[in-house]
Amino acid sequence: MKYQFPDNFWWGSASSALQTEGASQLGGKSQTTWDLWYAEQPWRFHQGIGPDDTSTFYRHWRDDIALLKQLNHNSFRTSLSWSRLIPEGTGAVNLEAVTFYNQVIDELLAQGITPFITLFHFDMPRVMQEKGGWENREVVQAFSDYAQVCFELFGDRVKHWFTFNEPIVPVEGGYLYDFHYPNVVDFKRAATVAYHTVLAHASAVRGWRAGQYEGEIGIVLNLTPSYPRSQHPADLTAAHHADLLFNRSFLDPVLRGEYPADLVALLEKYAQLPLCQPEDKALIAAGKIDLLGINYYQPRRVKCRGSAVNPDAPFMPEWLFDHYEMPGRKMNPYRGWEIYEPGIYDILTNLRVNYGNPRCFISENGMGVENEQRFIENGQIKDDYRIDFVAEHLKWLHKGISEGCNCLGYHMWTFIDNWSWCNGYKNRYGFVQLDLTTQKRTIKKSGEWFAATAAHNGFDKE
Ligand code: BGP
Repeated sequence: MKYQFPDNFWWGSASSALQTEGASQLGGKSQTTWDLWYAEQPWRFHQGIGPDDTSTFYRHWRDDIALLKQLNHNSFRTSLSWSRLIPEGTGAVNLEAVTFYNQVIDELLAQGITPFITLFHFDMPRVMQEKGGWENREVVQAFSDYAQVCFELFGDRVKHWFTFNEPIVPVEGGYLYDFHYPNVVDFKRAATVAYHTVLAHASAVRGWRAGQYEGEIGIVLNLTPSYPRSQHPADLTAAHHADLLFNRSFLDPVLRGEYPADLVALLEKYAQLPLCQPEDKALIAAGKIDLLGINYYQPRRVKCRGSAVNPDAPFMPEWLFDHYEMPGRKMNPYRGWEIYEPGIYDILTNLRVNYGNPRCFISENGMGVENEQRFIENGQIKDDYRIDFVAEHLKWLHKGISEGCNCLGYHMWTFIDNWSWCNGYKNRYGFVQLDLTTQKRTIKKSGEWFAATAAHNGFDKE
């Protein structure tokens, strides 16, 4: 094989509870903020499709795991639903949920697929949001207790834990840019949410270590390398600020056990620092991880601001930079995201050079495409564009590994076309096509390519 990967490389894909399980009001599950928001503002959701019956994994888990096996996955990440497992957010555990997750974990293991489990993937229980969500330290404690319950129930079989998936996204969506509930625009509250999420993460890690469970614990971050328009000092500063806010606000605490001093100084300068308690420092230091999941979709290109800010407008990250559209950039027009394959290599190199080369893997990478039915030939979606997308990213990943990066695997977003937050089923990401009417699953051409790549632990594509 031209591109051969190290032995035991993790080949698989990722999904999340809320995006796949469905049965959002069944099996003893309580509501999340998504159920609440959908009830209040259904027009926010593409074609009015909400989170109530997403992709039916709750019913079809056994068949779906058989499909994972067919795709030659040796590992698979999904999340547990806090509101399914502990409907009141704290206290009593829902036994039906325990049975469900036990069955899923046992079946994955029986099929030779290592379960990677995330504890929180954007799905705040409604009862917890009613207490203020991540703005309230009581919720931090409740999350830590929930994590402990999960470790106790499933830690004998789950050896790869992730506290959060993309924790910056609920901060951006819910408290800055109006694409998640509770649709607040307030930087200081956003900073508080981010800070408390780091505390919740660290508290779960501390609990896991105290329990002396076998395996490893980490977090999944969406790292978006910040590229300056030019090498002009003003553009470099803009890129540095974007990097501090969107990447290092989580990366540094989880890998170095502390915040970057210049991020703290920056927030202080604009009077946006969250309230800290003296004991937080030691807790954050205890939150250092064993394994980093990296979600990579797109770079962030920035330049220095071209105009003065409106001093009456709410403080926003964009006070510190402007977005930059690089001429000739390659786009995924359906999602509006730039495709820049070398970004994956730059992330890994940064981790190797500046963060002590941590154990890591690509935990999500993917391409959402609209109306894929137009590519059907002989009953199968011939998604060659997705094969190219994956192969081109894997080539850069391979180069990173050949230079010593400690990257242990590649997981695709996602396995079966699934429900996507506000975009519903508009953009399809799966290796497997989902027919929404019949729920029939059909493997796409990319699924076959990936299965062969996993089987050979590499590929030959030019
Ligand atoms: C990641 C999330 C996933 C998934 C994916 C695709 O940020 O972890 O949950 O949704 O992005 O993005 P989208 O669904 O918004 O197109």
